[in-house]
Amino acid sequence: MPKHSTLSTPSRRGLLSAAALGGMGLLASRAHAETVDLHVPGGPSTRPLTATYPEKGRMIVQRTRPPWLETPFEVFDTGVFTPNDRHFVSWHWATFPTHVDTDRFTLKVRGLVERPQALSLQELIRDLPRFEIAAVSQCAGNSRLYAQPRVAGAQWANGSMSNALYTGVRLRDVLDRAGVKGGATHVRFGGLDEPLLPDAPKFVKALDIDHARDGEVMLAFAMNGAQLPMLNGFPLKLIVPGWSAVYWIKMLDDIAVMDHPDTSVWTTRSYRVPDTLNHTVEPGQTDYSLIPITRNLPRSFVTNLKPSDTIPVGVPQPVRGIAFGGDRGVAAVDLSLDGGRTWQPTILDKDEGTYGFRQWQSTISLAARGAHTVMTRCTNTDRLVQPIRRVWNPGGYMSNPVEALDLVAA
Ligand SMILES: Nc1nc2c(c(=O)[nH]1)N[C@H]1C(S)=C(S)[C@@H](COP(=O)(O)O)O[C@H]1N2
Ligand SMILES: [Mo]
Repeated sequence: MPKHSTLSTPSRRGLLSAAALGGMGLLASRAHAETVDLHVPGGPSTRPLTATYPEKGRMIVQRTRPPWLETPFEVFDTGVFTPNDRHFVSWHWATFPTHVDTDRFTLKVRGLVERPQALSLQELIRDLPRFEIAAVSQCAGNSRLYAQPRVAGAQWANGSMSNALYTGVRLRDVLDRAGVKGGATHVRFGGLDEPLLPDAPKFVKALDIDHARDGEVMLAFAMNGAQLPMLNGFPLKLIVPGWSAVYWIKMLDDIAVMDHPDTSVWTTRSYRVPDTLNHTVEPGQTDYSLIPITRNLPRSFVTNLKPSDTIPVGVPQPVRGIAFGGDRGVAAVDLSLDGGRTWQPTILDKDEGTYGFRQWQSTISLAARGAHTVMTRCTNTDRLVQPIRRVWNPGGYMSNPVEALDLVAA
């Protein structure tokens, strides 16, 4: 069990109440009866589902230690905001705390600052202006399961992503309270989770100072109007709108202002992609350099139909789904029924914010009996378009192909 498994009586104070997780290992090891089909070419295609994790609804179990829980795809059809209890879960180390004492918790701001801080949650909530933003959190390895050839790492289907409305304070205001000194170039973030082995690297990520101070990067103490689930980073999570979830440090308690880039393995060795078009390379290729993963890329999905669904021939069929633009808004979502030769526009629903999911809808009519493929393509407001070909790189990162959904008309 994790190092911090001692459970004390949760206290209630202000907006946040202490949260505790108990018996997770025990719960997770129960037999999984229900399964889900992730439509993996060549299989194995099914994964267990579980509803036994604290504060979590029915989730796909990718791994139990650390917990890697994926959102079942049908959840994305229910609205633009992913319910907190269905938000995916990913940790690097299994030793994250299962209890946080909110009366004792402090957020440290240190390094190149005039006034080092140890902010309590009460001070943070009381003293700093409130800020809200909708944003998609997506693991850099989302959709890795569909890489061909397959690659190592968490075998996520398309459900290691989630959209939420975050409430908290701007990172800029926190940094201003500490007073950033001249010469500061980067800000590094760490959480309460520590590796089990002393020589294993603690999980940290950093942003450059201008990004950290852009007024959108924030510290969230609530998502979708409720406190963060423990597994999603209670009591504070760094939100980096438009950027990969790897930067969204959970259980954030340490902010270090530095005069140099981060030198941790999480930046220098892992979470890197080929510096090539769409970050794609051929399997076995070696003549390329690597750059850190940063922004999200545009994506779009059908949510009301699944592979192999049968629809009546010649009858107009409503098709709807979600899209996001990555680090820009959604400009258009188009459908193709002829393998990408021609595209038809869809209607975009309400804009809930640049970095969030956008729902879209359309109608298709399949005139001939038999197999059909519906392709979805998002273009963001920077005119960046999803590639037709699935990105392949050894890390299985930043996959954002035009999705092809196979249907049957009968
Ligand atoms: N403290 C901490 N924050 C973290 C991580 C972690 O291991 N520890 N993993 C990162 C990665 S790679 C992902 S995909 C997201 C997952 O966030 P979630 O579990 O809330 O969905 O958290 C990010 N923040
Ligand atoms: Mo991730």
